[in-house]
Amino acid sequence: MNNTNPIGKVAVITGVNGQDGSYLADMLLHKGYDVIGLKRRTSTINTSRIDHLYDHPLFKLHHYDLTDGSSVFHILEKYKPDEFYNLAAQSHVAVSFEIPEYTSSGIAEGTLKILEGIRTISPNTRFYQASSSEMFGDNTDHNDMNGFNERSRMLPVSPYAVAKLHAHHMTRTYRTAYGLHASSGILFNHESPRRGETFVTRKITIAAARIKLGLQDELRLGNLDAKRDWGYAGDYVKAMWLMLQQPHADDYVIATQETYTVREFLDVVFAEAGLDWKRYVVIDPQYFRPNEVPFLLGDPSKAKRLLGWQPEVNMKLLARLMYKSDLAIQTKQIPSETVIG
Ligand code: NAP
Ligand code: F7E
Repeated sequence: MNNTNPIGKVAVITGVNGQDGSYLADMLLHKGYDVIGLKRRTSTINTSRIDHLYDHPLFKLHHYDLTDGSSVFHILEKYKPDEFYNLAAQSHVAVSFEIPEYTSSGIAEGTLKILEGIRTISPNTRFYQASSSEMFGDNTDHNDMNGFNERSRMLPVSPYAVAKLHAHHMTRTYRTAYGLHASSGILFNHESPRRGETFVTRKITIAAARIKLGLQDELRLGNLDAKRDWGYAGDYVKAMWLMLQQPHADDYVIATQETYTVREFLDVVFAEAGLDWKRYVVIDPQYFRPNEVPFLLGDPSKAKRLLGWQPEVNMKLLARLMYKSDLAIQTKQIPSETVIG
């Protein structure tokens, strides 16, 4: 496609300006792919995570929306990509209770539009679907001692998770019915210095940094008892790519196999800051959800065995590196877009 493309491969990424999209774009460009990044139009510029890629000769940005099938069809016609990573979503679980129809149509029907486009326009394109551990839902009565795996029961408890389960099954259906190379990564929570500011980990690391600097004196949170299997986004995008390099498409759990409460995440971050979080955290009912996933622990044995993938960053290291990044941002009062780690 591009004369300067050293490996002759083209990848499309929806949601390229999101946390995962930006790490995946960095990685694929580094490997020599032409990367076609798709983003939706917004009234203010929100490309801070990918601004460093603008002048990259292998990177192109196009407008797209999950709810607009024509935009994805044009992209498939134009590029007939080797790989297509579907990362776009209204990805906030609590927000999905407030805007359930939009969340659902974007994730469920939006994914179907892409699969139909690939089937009819570019059937050799390999497809990655961003499935989620939220799909396991309230599954705690099941004794998956080593964590949830690809065969564990799925009982979603939010509009977001129900929509993700729809997209997950649709991906499998297009794989089995039409032979598409369509894989789902069932990714457990993954975070980074580029994590959106309203997810709990980043909310905590920003607040701790600001409290340390005297810029803030309280942190309002909801349920501190929820347990999550938190990994590092930079590790997880490697797994996405590995899935599309396999001879056959499949579904894989990607997780660290360690689980911690929100309270334990607070412990690590505030200890790093030399502060006692109990002096600053206020429990605020507005951050509780109508329904909650109480416990998540993933068993990534299949990905380890078949993809040779394993996480390199655990929760404690992750929490510290996110805090240090936010302390640097808040100390220098530099815009967060300058932090690309
Ligand atoms: P993120 O930071 O919230 O990024 C989501 C991206 O989707 C953003 O670029 C966003 O654009 C875009 N988007 C939202 N609605 C759209 C629409 N209608 N049309 C086109 N683009 C739209 O999410 P992430 O953490 O990178 O996660 C990537 C994917 O993995 C998501 O599908 C998420 O649901 C899934 N996932 C995430 C995790 C996790 O822990 N991070 C775990 C499992 C699965 P704007 O910037 O304009 O909003
Ligand atoms: O909440 C609790 C909250 O919003 C984690 C998304 O990437 O991972 C993410 O979904 C926990 C929950 O992530 C606050 O109730 C307490 O138990 O950071 P979160 P999430 O809901 O787990 C999955 C795998 C995805 O697929 C999603 O796209 O923290 N919590 N107090 C809070 N959460 C938030 N956001 N804000 C609080 O104040």
